[in-house]
Amino acid sequence: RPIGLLDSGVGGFTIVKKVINKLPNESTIFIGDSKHMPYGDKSREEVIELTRKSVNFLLSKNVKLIIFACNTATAAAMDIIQKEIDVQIIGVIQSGSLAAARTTKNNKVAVCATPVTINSHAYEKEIKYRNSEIDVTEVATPDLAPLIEQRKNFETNLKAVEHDLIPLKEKDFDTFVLGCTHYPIIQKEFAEVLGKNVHIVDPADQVAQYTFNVMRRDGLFNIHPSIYHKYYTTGDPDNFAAMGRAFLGDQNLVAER
Ligand code: DGN
Repeated sequence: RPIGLLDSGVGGFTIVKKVINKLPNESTIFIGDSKHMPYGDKSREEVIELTRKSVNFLLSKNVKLIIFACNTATAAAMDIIQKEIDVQIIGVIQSGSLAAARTTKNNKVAVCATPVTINSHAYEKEIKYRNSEIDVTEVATPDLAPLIEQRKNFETNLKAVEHDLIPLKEKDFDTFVLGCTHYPIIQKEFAEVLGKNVHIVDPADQVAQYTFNVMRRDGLFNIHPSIYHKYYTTGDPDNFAAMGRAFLGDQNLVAER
């Protein structure tokens, strides 16, 4: 049985990549709901409804585990949907928070994410749960995920990141969390704006490690000899696959609607 992953769009590829690296003997099925992206400025109820649809799609593919490869879905819908299904769900926020709490030396962390994620204060709560002395600054960056979905060039992305991080200008955080799974796709632009002294946390590494741990604990490792990776989107499959090929470096990657 495969591992299922969902996102509002192409952001989930950043988690897929790390999961495949960490668990090379596992099959994966990723669904990106690009037709309804962005999730970040919808109501919580709408995000729950859309996420539930992707979960049902993955369950119909007989997945053994579901990764919410989307911070917005994790913040808005994970607790509720976990109560409805038996298959275990893994979110990205707990992992991102753990990585941030372990990384910061000066106990100052900044997080950027979609408005739904920021308004839930899930990162602040999770980071402080691990270390209450850490000061967390949260910034909503609503325009970035849609921009990334359109696959713009470096200069355009850079300007958008520069503009959106203005509220962080005077803050002396040493650790910065990419609180939306789309953002690692433009990590270079973030690095340019933030400079060398800030450590950028991509929650995906910790998500892959945590997934590995859960699978070991629950005896879920694949014993079937053949493995596959499948990609589905509710949006334009060509655009979705092009992003997947670019980010995963897999020239044979195709996507289905
Ligand atoms: N990639 C999603 C996340 O991590 O929050 C959301 C992107 C979006 O829909 N705006």
